Amino acid sequence: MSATLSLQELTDQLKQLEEQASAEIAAAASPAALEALRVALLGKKGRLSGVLGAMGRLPAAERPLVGQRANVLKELVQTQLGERLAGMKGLALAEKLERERLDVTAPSSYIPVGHRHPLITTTEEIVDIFCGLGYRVEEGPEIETDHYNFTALNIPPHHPARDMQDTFYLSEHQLLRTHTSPVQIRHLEKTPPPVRIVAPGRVYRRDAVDATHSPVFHQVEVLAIDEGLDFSHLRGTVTTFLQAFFGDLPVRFRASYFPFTEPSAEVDVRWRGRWLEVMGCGMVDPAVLEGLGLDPERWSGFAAGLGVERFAMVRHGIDDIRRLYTSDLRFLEQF
Ligand code: 2NL
Repeated sequence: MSATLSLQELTDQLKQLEEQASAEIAAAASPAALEALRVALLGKKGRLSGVLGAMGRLPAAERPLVGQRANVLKELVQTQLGERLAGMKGLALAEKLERERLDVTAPSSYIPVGHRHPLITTTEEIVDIFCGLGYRVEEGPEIETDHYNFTALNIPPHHPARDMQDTFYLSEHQLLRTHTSPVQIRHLEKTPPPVRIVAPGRVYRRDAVDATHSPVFHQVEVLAIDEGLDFSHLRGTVTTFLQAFFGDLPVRFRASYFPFTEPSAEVDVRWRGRWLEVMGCGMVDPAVLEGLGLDPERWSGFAAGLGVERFAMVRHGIDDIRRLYTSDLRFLEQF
């Protein structure tokens, strides 16, 4: 055993340890550093144990006093370690909260997703049904000549049908098309039969606006030219189409008149207890075929035309055609 130790010396050592511990705890940079400090200060082989190990060299009567002081120091160090750790955690939490700050009053980043207009979806649905029957889509210009819009369709100058389908003229011979039939005439000029085409598009007529009329509207026309086509093919095609679109309801053909078809018919469907007229059709007039250089003794065909607005209105129960054009989202968002 080495020489005796005085109470004063041990007390000084404890005091020194206290000061060093305080400074080191204050300087610790992380919870891990604090834990390392705790082991170094208070652990079995720590610095407090080192000081207490020297207690055996004190007179026995003085030992309890040193033990008591050592305990006070131990508790002080534990408290300081705990406070420092709590401080670090609090700071880390504050930083995390700041970093992840959420402003619940900020305007949302909602991006409204639009959808197709009911006139477009209706057109696509109609065209799809005919594509399923073997028809190809054809499109053409909205500015036409009176030849393609009228003359080629058996409507010569001064024919009353020109009055009934009065339109907007850009010059003496240029006009806004009143139907998509010119698309089919143009197609027949470049393509020898057999042809089966469907022609959707925007058309124009000099009409006053009301709940069922608009000077700009949309049409789908279909045309089939082949050898041996007769009215039964027309009837079967139109009936199949209407039942595909509206469901399996009764379809009725009524004799009618168009300058470009003979015979001609209007077609009605039995919809919710009433007969509704939904389209017109007929066998292509031989004069139209002859005008295209096709021999009516060999080729025959049928054609049909419909207004897309009317189909959309019947399907969705829309009471006024103007709703389809005024872009009111409260209306459009229903589709
Ligand atoms: C209707 C009636 C119809 C046609 C359109 C047509 C086209 C050619 C030759 C003969 Cl290239 N006809 N199209 C025929 C009958 C009726 O439309 O109510 N449209 C809204």
